[in-house]
Amino acid sequence: MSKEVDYDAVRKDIAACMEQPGYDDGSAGPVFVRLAWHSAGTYCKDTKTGGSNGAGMRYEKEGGDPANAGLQHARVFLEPVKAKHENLSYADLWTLAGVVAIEEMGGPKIEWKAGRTDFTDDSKVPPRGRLPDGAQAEDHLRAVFGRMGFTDDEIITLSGAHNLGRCHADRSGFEGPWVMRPTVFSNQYYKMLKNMEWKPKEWSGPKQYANDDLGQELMMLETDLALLKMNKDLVHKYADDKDAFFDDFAKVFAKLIELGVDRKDAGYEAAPKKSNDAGAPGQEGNDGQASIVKHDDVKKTRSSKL
Ligand code: FMI
Repeated sequence: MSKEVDYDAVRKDIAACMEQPGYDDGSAGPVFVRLAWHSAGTYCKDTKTGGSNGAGMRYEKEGGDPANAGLQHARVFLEPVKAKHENLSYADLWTLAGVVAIEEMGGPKIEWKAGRTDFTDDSKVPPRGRLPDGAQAEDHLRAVFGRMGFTDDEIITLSGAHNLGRCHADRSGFEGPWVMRPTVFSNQYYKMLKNMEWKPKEWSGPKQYANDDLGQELMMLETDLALLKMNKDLVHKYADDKDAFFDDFAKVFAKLIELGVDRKDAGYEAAPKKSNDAGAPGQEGNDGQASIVKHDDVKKTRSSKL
């Protein structure tokens, strides 16, 4: 039962497993944030399918989606936390990991509520192809984030998470970090968009933009530069006002990780419990390792495109 989960202890355990010497920039924080986002970003507001409930990435259907390549690292890093907290659902763990990671890396506090359940099979896993493609531009972003229920300005706010982490040639095909300190949450990303000139990178990989004025090559995707076309004033405002960005980001990220969560349906609130579907949070489908998508499975379905 959810009530038996000590979420403060879960938060501490997530924070403790963020440090991963030898992995990327030494931190699993950025990939935890991406895991939380991709778990929620399949949501469709019209059909009310997808979203952060269910932890569908445990199944090949979603976990093996090339758009999710690399997220198996985050899921594996979080396994010890799941093992320690028996009644914690994966869906709650993955979203909370994103929230804790952002806070631990110096970002804002984000409201998070428990109550997600895990699917017991892949029948409710949404179809592939619902996550955005970094090689496309603003119309694509509008279509995909609009389906989730986000406005242009909210897309700009959410994209500030690219202040964290990096692209990996063996995951998305793109390569490199957006900012100089990719394990510190700040508004640097917007400063880069506002102040620096971005030229197409000369390489054989997919189209991305580069700038090495700061002595290290940094990158932008087509979709990052598209934000300037969507609302340049907001990009500039965030570049100049970190607090405004942090406040807005906390709200929009909280909205993101709530997508697809129906606590009444899950028997979490006063609604009567269903016998054949979701019981109390964390009670269904917690079969752990057995259903985790293995690295090799992901490699098999990986493509160089996102
Ligand atoms: Fe981003 N992302 N992202 N991202 N993301 C990453 C890494 C990454 C796209 C593309 C993209 C959001 C939105 C969008 C986040 C957070 C968020 C990568 C590199 C790509 C290509 C993946 C890799 O490992 O190669 C877009 C443009 C298309 C899907 C897009 O709309 C949102 C909304 C968020 C959270 C709010 C983070 C933290 C990372 C770094 C991951 C890491 O492993 O370092």
